[in-house]
Amino acid sequence: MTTPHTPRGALIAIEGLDRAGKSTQCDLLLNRLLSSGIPAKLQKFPDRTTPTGTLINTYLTSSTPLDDQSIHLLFSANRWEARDSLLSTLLSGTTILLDRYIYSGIVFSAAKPPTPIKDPKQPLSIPWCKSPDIGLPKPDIIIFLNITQEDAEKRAGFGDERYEKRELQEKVRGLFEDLRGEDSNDKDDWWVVNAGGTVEEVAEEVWKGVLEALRRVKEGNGEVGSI
Ligand code: 2DT
Ligand code: MG
Repeated sequence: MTTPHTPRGALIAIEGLDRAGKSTQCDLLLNRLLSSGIPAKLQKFPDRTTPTGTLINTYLTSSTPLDDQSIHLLFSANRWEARDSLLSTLLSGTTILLDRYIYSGIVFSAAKPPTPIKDPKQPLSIPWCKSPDIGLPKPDIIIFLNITQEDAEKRAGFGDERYEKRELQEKVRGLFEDLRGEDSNDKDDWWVVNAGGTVEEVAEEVWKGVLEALRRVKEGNGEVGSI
């Protein structure tokens, strides 16, 4: 007799620029999954509650300088710290919503201006930024909340954290586009939603992405992919 197996949970990354509505949509989505009887959890990155997260929080909320490569690796370490727990949660049948993941990690670091002494011409490249995350669990779908500059500006202003600056955000926007284009082997991974609508309209489009992820998991072999 075979033991009945629990189908694994789906790994769903929610990405987008600041003010695109990620956290609002993650909260709504978590409630919708739970009220549909689908076990689910939310995991935010950076997770500021862990030891690496404390360092990241200090970096984001102060002007203390820190080497660009070092902080990049810390953000990645913050995800590696969570890896075992992400995998065991998924394998126990619980779906995980990621509020930001490696994609924010890549584009925010690559968006930084080159540092004159170390890298006079080249800011951190996308392949370099991606490399420390190789081996982490791969999302079944990346739901990208796409907001135009115009719509973003209608929303409440930035806070005063280190990356909440218009110029950097503009670079991040372009790099997210490059990343979506570059992932040509994995085009299906990206589910782009127009995030300029009402909260309810956006939630409906996000939900379609979630159903697609759940369908992929159901048709898959039960294993969690790797980056
Ligand atoms: P929140 O505002 O969502 O807390 O993010 N970031 C995020 C990185 O630079 N690298 C990463 O790997 C991740 C996950 C995006 C705080 C800032 O941290 C940036 C905004
Ligand atoms: Mg923020």
